[in-house]
Amino acid sequence: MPIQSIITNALAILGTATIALAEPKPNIIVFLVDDLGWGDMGCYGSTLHETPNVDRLAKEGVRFTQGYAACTVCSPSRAAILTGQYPARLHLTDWIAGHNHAKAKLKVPDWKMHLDHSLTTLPEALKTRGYATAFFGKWHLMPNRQKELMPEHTPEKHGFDLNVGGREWGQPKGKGKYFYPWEMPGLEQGRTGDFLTDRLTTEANSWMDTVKGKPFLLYLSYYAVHGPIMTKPELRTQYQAKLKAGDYPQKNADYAGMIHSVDQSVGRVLANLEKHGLSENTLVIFTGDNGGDAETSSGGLRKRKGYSYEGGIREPFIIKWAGKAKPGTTNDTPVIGMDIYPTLLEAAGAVRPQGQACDGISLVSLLQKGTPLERDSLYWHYPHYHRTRPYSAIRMGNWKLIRFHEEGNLELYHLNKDPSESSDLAATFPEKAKSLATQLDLWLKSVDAQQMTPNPGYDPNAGRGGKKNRQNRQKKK
Ligand SMILES: [Ca+2]
Repeated sequence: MPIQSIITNALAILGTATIALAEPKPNIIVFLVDDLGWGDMGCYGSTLHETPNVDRLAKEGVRFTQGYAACTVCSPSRAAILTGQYPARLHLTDWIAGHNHAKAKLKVPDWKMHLDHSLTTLPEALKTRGYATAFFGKWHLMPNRQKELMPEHTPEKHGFDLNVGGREWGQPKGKGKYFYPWEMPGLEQGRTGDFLTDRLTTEANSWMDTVKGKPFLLYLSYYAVHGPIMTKPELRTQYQAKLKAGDYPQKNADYAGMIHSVDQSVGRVLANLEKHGLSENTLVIFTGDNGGDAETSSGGLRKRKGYSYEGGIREPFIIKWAGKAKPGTTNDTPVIGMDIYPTLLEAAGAVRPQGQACDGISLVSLLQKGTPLERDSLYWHYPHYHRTRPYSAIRMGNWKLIRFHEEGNLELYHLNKDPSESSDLAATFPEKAKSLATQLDLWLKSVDAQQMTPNPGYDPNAGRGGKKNRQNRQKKK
């Protein structure tokens, strides 16, 4: 190689390295709330729930109005955030350990109950840039029926330096549930009356205090506001009084108290960040893993967790990034959990793992410059029985098509004109339904989505998906 080329190459390499080193690596905080309804926070329209800290975060950042979870239940959405991949591609499509509907019409495919170690997760990718990483709260990404696999799939085995609280559980269990005592890693010690959300926050702040000279990823994955619905006595009293004095769409003081505690937690973490002088160089994300449950407010969207409709998948989605994302703005671009992975990697200057598919799109240019995303559609694949029957769905522009797999029937909605999905337009616009269905099929194939097959054990009169059950559900509607 001629000497000039060697020097040029060396300079190019050095130049890249210099640029990379000169870029300040932002600290990253992910607040992931469990079963959070789209309308549960003040900045998303709740009048009962008092959420000044999250509302302030929205004022200082970008509030997305059409943020989505990758799935209508917990584990797949969590896996999507940590890998940037669709649950359908991961073959991790239901909550762990899921339902066994042995007599349903369709056979549920064997699906994964853990993350593959071959995948570079979000914390693993950030560690290549020198990040300290810690996980607090609900993990729910390890098998709970194959005990021998459990130690292989803890947060520490997927890139987190520290795990406080994460285990196979999808909700707090045991004697005190949300109150001490807890049978969770790192939370063995405590005092009677301690509330889990508060304690996780204390642990997260203590860890932040110890990180010196390194950028960090603080992943605060609340057990709240998943059931059991429990709150501190003083918050129950406060919201009972508020409910007595006024008329609100939400009616549950305990649930309101849980939301209130999450908001206080966000406030405490951000105050600690401020104390350390790190507010300016920290990217903060606040979102949820699936729609709210029984006591939620879906903000007028149809249905809730476990359903194919918007109430099952649309989430509060806020990003604050001082000096980068324009404060106090709202953005109607559809975004989804998988986008978090490439966004955070780009923000940190981390290289995407070679050969690893990424279904998310980085939101950095959208946040910084308003550059539209180069994406025309989002997809969901849920080959399982829950409150819904098994389905796949596509959103393209304002159109959303749902295919229910038992009968292959289609439902078509226009989300702009009909955000509550009250009017099925599949028969009115058959060509539109057909073209979206074709697009959906192409995508299912492209990600090697697991298909459902006829169930040899099908009993029309028994079990979820059976005729009798369907009739009962119809009656309840
Ligand atoms: Ca959940």
